[in-house]
Amino acid sequence: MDDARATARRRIASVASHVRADARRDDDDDDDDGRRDAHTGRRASSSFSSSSRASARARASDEVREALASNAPVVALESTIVAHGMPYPENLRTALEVEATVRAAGAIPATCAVVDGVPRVGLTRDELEKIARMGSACVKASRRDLGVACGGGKTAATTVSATMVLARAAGVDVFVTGGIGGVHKGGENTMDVSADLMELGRTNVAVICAGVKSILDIGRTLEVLETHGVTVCAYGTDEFPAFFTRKSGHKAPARVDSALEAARVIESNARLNLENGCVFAVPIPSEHEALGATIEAAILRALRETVKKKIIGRDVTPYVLKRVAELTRGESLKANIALVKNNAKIGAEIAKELARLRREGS
Ligand code: PSU
Ligand code: MN
Repeated sequence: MDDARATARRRIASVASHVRADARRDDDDDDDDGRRDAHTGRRASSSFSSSSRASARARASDEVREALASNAPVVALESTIVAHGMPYPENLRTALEVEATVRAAGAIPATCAVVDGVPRVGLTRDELEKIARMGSACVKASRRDLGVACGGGKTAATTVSATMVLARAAGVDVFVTGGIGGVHKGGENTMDVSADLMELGRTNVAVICAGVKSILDIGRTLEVLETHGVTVCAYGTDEFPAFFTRKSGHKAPARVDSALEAARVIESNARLNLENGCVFAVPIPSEHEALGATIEAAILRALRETVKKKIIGRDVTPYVLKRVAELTRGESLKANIALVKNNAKIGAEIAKELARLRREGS
């Protein structure tokens, strides 16, 4: 007993000395590179510091920071869809086209990722290219993985959940992607439920997507979203869309018919100080839905393969996406690209309406 107590005391003393050493290092950092704001004496938010403590803060690009400061519309974009969702070079081309679509619609794009340990909101073209080329050599980071990626100086692509965390930290309210994660088929037994759903319950960012893929259990996904208090609206339709197809067989809990209506929902949640996020599910444009049934069949086959090959956890979604693209000879990829661009246009319009509502205070 005494021995155990002595060991515990030694451990506490050793931890305390580490903490003191860290505090000294932090002080040194301030002396070294703590460019401070002349007026407030605080470390200037735009200063880049190489210290791990400072670099763990979300860092917005100058363009994004300036847009936010002047209440201009900004649209966050994720990077897992680039690194793990599509092959190179289509992934880079799509990422650049999606950013251009957001700009053409009058908003500033802010692609999110962790680059060499720094959480970033708004990437340069070179950084986007690095992530696109690295592909699955990037860490696929959900909220869970952010600290490990930043602390370890890694380059990580962010999923919907991690992108929401970074967007919120930077003050970005609207985020566009292809599809969100959900409850996997059989999730009631495996507990494989995407962290995206819990993030949507705790982080106030509006996610514009094409619904959830039928590789997931759509009914249970909607149930979990309700449990977590997530606002879910289908856009211009009554039915919750299923990514490659406009219909899922599940009615959406609510419907909006314009960017202004969506912005009003977002603003109302904000005024109520609700912490949860929103999902605006935009159906794939009809002209790109033609191969919906073929793609569905490929999805079922790919899912059976994951069971046979014992692919689990965060590797399931990237595997299925890759196999479905192969099995449909690239047709699923084409549809995927078309729907993301459509979402980008609508997301930018929602961000614009939201900025206008806030300017007018109405
Ligand atoms: N659905 C897609 N394409 C994707 C993803 C989902 O159609 O690229 C990505 C998103 O980044 C999403 C993540 O947040 O997969 C969910 O992964 P998981 O199922 O491991 O939670
Ligand atoms: Mn999972």
